[in-house]
Amino acid sequence: PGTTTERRRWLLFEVPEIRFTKLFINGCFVDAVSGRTFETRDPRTGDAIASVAEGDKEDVDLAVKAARDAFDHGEWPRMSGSERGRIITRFAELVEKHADELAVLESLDAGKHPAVTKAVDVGNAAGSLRYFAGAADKIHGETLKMQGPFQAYTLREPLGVAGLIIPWNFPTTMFAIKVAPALAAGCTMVVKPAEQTPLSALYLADLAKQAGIPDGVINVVPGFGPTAGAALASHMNVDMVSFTGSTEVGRLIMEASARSNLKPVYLELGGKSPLIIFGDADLDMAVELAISANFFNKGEACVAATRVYVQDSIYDRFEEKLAERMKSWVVGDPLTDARVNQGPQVDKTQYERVLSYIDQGKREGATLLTGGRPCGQKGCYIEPAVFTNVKEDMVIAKEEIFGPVMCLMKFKTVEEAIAKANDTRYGLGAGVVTRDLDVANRVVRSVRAGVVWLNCYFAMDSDCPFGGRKMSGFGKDEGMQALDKYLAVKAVVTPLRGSPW
Ligand code: TXE
Repeated sequence: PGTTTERRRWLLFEVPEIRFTKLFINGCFVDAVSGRTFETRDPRTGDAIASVAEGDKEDVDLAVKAARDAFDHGEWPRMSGSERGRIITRFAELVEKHADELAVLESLDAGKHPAVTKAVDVGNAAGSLRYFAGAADKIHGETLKMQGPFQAYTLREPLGVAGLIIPWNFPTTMFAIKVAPALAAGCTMVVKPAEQTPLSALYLADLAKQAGIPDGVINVVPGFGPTAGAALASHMNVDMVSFTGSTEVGRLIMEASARSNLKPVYLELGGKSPLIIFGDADLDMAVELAISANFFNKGEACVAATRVYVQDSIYDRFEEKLAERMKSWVVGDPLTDARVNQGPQVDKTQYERVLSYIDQGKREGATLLTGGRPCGQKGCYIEPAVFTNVKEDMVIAKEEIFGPVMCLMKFKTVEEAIAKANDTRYGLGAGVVTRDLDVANRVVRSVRAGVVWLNCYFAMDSDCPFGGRKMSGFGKDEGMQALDKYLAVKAVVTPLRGSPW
């Protein structure tokens, strides 16, 4: 059911048959209790790719029960860390082996570039699984000598059933950076992929089973946010939630926790990240950085540096070079044309949302230096927009647009750049371009953000903690800190009799 008949070669990639469209509960692919399905669409054409089972509260209940049983009675949380690590490594190997299929599936579902998706999204996913596989047998407590005749030690125990709610912009990576540390910790889990992009999570669930991850440890329930997502966030038997998505929904997740069982929640939310380019920067490099920091993945990136501040001494030359460079930027179908830099926005809703922000920018008095128009005969394509004459209080400079829209602004001094960079309710990423070490250090230490890139942007690694501050959320994905979200620390106290030491 719901398979594509299209089998066609694109460079080295073959469009795979779509095999997994049902909910994955307790190791089996099953229909939704209601029998309902929804269509996931190809943003290049708007056509349906597949009908996917639509999970709702009853399905979430079943998935949580499977995860609960696997946690309370199953082998996964009780197995040695090294054994868990071996199985997670096998999962990583299978992801690498099926990288082409995953990349094409993701590109069909989300309008991505398959070669980039293979290298970045699938590469990061496998990297994250390997990293946390290595961490699984290094989860240790501490030993403490207390005041008085007592000693204590701490156990770092798996927290229980994790609810993992993920978005559509990097679905494979998001799946892995939440599932991998949860697995390493010994948790069991229910994943709710985004309704726009359910296919890769189901494909990954099958690979997890092939790798030997026991039934019930990973469950995947595709469905919509207000139904399946909300049921997971407010479930009394879910012990924590890790969420990536919009700030608005992040707020709902916290409310759901407060109203249910006070489960800890971790939120990776929106951003409006600044990129500060100083007058001593290599101009060509700075232009390339601004372009990739804004238009990579069609601007659908939470850390996109959508506020670009350029020092007045180089502003005019920067603007000129940027306009020139954008002439060779190709928007089009990433599955059939290897020259394409930018594919379609993920769906019609996002496409219209981005276009309405572009209209708003024009109405507010900003100037379009390049792009900003819909393009293509069909599908969700937008020419990347660069706005100049942007004032800090304009909506386009304040709100997350999540599309290919860059705001170019000017500054004079270091103090001004820092103040402008921090003048936002978000705090996810930031970029600084300068050759002056003192300026670099000063800005890096003054900018309130979860990650600061100095003379680069977007470089990420499984070992590098990722997550924001302020209204960009809290808690880290990636890095050893991510593991802590899935562990509970238990202090065990025993008397210390007769020992002077
Ligand atoms: O996000 P949602 P949307 C931002 C970005 C984008 C905007 C809207 O600005 O334009 O959000 O995108 C699930 N309870 N980001 O509407 O709704 C939903 O099903 C529980 C930034 O797609 O937040 C999906 O699985 N879950 C971002 C996930 O939340 C709910 C990535 C994200 O969807 C829910 C995506 C509810 N009540 C969007 N409502 C980033 N930080 O990278 C929805 N969901």
